[in-house]
Amino acid sequence: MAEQHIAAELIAAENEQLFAAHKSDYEALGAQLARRNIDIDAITKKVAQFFVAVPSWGVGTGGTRFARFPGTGEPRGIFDKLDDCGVIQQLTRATPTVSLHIPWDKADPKQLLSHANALGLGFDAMNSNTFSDAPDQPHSYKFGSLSHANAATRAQAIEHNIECIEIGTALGSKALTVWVGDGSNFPGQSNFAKSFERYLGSMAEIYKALPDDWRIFSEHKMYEPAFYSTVVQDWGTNLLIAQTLGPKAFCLVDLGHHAPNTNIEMIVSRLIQFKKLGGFHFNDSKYGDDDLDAGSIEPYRLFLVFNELVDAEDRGITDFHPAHMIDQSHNVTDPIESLISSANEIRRAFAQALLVDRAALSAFQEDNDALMASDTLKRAYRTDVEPILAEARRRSTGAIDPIAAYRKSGYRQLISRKRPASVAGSGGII
Ligand SMILES: [Mn+2]
Repeated sequence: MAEQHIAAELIAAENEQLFAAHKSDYEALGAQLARRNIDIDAITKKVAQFFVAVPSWGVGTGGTRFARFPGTGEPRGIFDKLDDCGVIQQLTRATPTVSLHIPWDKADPKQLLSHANALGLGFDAMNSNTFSDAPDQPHSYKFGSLSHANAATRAQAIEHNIECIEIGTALGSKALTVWVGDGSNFPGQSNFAKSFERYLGSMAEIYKALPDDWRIFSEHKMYEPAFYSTVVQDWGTNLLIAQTLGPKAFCLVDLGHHAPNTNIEMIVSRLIQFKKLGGFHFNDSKYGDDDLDAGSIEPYRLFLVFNELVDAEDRGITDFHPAHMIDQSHNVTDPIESLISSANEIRRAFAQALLVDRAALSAFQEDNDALMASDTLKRAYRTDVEPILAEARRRSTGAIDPIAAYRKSGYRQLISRKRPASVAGSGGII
């Protein structure tokens, strides 16, 4: 039986030491926000209710196509992964759900449920895998999966996705995320129209297997593993998929899956407007699909994405429940620390977006006052909301300083003794 891995007493003792300074910072920020007619406690409550799912594959050390350098105490399987996810949730109270990847995380659903429940965890969207070959599968995905020219290969990929829905149903999940690596490396290698027709036909079969209360998310990605063309390459194609499939189909936006300089926040706005935004894979990038930690490279962009989400809520958009998930690779850090940090950065962007004076912004937009409109956003973004994030964690029995508490706990050293050193394996990044 799993159990909470960080002693509640340790978190409480760490918080006790930091409390006086934290209280002073929180009150100072509260006074500052009160002058802007913002109730800090209302913001803290909203932040404490904002959650992001941790990807099961994120707690193992990632790698590149060149090499993988495993850390110590690497998870040996899904139950170890859930333990690590439980630690992240215990310290941040921002990550109560885990997103599973099949077949990597395949196990008896009853055991998965009881292990997760004991850790206070639930399950978020399921992820299928038809971008690599599972051992013993009859048909290879080397030349595609859902869009493959061979009907038997497509049928195998469809069947796998339906199995993911079945496993997810047993776990209480309510969504399936589909990302395929299908595409081509040479002009002329595949017929764009025929490939996309076959993809849509396959997705329609998967769609039919969705329970009534499920959603399906299609995830676009510009390139890689295919380097000339990709079947689901951008948000335009993604929107066509969601609109073609029906009301349970939505677009998933992975922040790293766009051409450099793409205005991602504007894509988010468009998808919201046409009620097809399914959710996010948060991460950050500098050059391509780098899968760096959320908020580590372009925190302002992350804020602008959240600005669109808060704006939509402010405008009373209905039936709007985007799924928030992290999808990144940790090559040089302790994955648990990176995920703690990323969950905080995502909440930070949300908190900053909540501070935008929307009435003022709207007035500046109406008056074509570009400078003051921009400054209104910047004013919210410049606000150091760390005391709000810390207070949201503290009130939920999380840690005021989660990384410090994690290091103090010695969890990594403890599991390093229990889990044998791992060898290079799949990075598992989508
Ligand atoms: Mn992704």
